[in-house]
Amino acid sequence: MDQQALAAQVAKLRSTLDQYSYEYYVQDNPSVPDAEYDSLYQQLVTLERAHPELVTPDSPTQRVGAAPLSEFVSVAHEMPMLSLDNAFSDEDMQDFERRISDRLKSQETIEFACEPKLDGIAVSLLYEEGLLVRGATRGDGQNGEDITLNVRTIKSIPLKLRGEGYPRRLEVRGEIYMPKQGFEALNEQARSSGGKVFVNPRNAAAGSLRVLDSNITASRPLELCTYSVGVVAEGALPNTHTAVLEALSGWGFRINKHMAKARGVGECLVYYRRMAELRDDLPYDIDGIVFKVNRLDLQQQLGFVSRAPRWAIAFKFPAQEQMTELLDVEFQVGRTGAVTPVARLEPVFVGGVTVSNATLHNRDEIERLGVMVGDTVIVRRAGDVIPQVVSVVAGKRPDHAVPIHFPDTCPVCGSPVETAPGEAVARCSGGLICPAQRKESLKHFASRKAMDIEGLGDKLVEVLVDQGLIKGAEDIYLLQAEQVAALERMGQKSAENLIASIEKSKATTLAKFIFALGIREVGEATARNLVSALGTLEAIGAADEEALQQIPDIGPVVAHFIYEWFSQAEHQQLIAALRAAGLHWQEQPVTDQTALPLNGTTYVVTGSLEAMGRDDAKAHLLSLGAKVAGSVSKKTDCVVAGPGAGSKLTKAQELGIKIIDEEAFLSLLASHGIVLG
Ligand code: 5U1
Repeated sequence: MDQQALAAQVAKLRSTLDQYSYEYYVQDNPSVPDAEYDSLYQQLVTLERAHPELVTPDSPTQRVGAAPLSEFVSVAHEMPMLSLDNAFSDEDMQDFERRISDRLKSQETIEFACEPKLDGIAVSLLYEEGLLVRGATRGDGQNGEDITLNVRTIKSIPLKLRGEGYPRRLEVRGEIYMPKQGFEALNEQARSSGGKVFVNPRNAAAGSLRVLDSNITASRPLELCTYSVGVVAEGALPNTHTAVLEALSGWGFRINKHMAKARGVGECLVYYRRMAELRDDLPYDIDGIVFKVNRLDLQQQLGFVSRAPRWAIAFKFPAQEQMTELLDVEFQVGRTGAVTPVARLEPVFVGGVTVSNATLHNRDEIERLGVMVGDTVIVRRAGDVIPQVVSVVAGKRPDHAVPIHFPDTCPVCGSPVETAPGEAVARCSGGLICPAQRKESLKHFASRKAMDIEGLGDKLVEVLVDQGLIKGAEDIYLLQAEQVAALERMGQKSAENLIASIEKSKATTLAKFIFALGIREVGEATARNLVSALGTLEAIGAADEEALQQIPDIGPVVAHFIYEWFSQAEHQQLIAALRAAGLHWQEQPVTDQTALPLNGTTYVVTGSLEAMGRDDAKAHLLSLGAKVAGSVSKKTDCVVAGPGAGSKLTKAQELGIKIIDEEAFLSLLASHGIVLG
């Protein structure tokens, strides 16, 4: 091939890769499988290796690979990077609007641009002739640090602007953040490998960006969300903030998809409350909403006070981190024997609720934090994640602080506590002789999604075990009404009701039964997959690890747990006893998942349905091969929304996802032969 044809081929590969990367990282809407991208990328690498003269700085291959720096170079911002004033109440927002109207000497309703305030690191990105030439941190607003090599590794930051019409020099500003999922995965990995655990996604983003080795940045799940511009030279931008952001979006930047316009502070407050409801479901942390006067000429007239503009404000959400005192640490023993240190805290209002307990994860975490009873600690509660102690306030340790000793023996049964090689979790080795493990296993066995024994809640399980009335699950089916009625606060009627629901639970499904057995790492979905693939309990019990690994979502670790569980004589005895007690289910034919009509689709069920409970709705969908997710994302295909649907419905509307009501859902089921009568 001649040089010209080669150059054309390289250019074509680059523009195709840029397009795919834009669809994947900026639009969240990939048009080709990852393997296709990887294959084209490899072709480009091969061509560039053979012809280094064809390598350009904006090539997708040039994002990584730079040698570590010895220090950061300081960068003076041509235009200072501002900070924002905060509002904490509706009154603060009304004052903000009043100040603006007074200053503009106008009573006209003001249009505001509204955007979530992402909790990340502010950066400046300078483009010349459409090429990224410099990335810098905000620093003190006047001077930051040059982090060009690091920002180049972030895939949602274009190395070259798309389209045309951009100014010759354009400084784009925004927030680099770490999505919640990436943060949890990074910390999970760090906890098990002894690596650096970050306090929150913001610290993780900062720690990933301000490193001298850009290869570290490249390995971290960072993203950019753009929210303003700085220097603009030799070219013009539109005259409202929202139109500027839309122009940036056209040039290849990710802007926040929840950006909206609001007329007057009344609409701003409606937006704020709507976003507060969505907050926990968003894939990234936000700490408030930024409201900006949308017209740039009005922004200009309003100007600044010290380092904050008069035309913008951040209305903050309740903090997700607070300080409080660690009063004590208790060690809880779970169903699988895992010994978890639980912090008892001076109650504190954090993330919208009062928190008095938080997890300390495991022994390593206590050591890592260097925490002592009596310390002042920082507690974090973000969304549905259980509250955690994330750090100790070093200067506040009292003289009476007491070190925490992780127990060598189970605090409940006294059996040795053991830690398997390569695992961070310490476990009580007592198995089912440990009353704590037994209680937790029985609670799980009786729970709604397992054997669904109505009336056999956690408290009653504790009492029944403490009174010696039940030891194992099979004993539940031997209980007599008189024994139950004799317990404190249990009348004859409730005892009879309990016995009736125990009886009722005997008719179950194999998937629920497998789930109820409490095999490590076998949740509802894995139990269902086992049943779909193998059909009978006998086949599941007889499958070897290799056969188990052929089943969706079952890897070597889970396959080992399942195989081990069924290999133990006491577990075979338990199954035999339960079947002898009358537990039964309908045998299902083995299903080819891929042949099911809704295979490959993801549904979310929200709100209340009249004809059935949400769990039944989910079970029907699963039986048709759909996946049922707990939250709405861009991967959701359809949301079934009944009355009372809240933030999931809002999110589906915003993402443009198909929404059906109960009537349409019933027709869908009927069209696949499921008719409820
Ligand atoms: N969404 C958003 N975050 N944020 C942070 N907009 C926004 N604007 C900011 C800051 C510091 O400053 C403006 C003054 C441009």
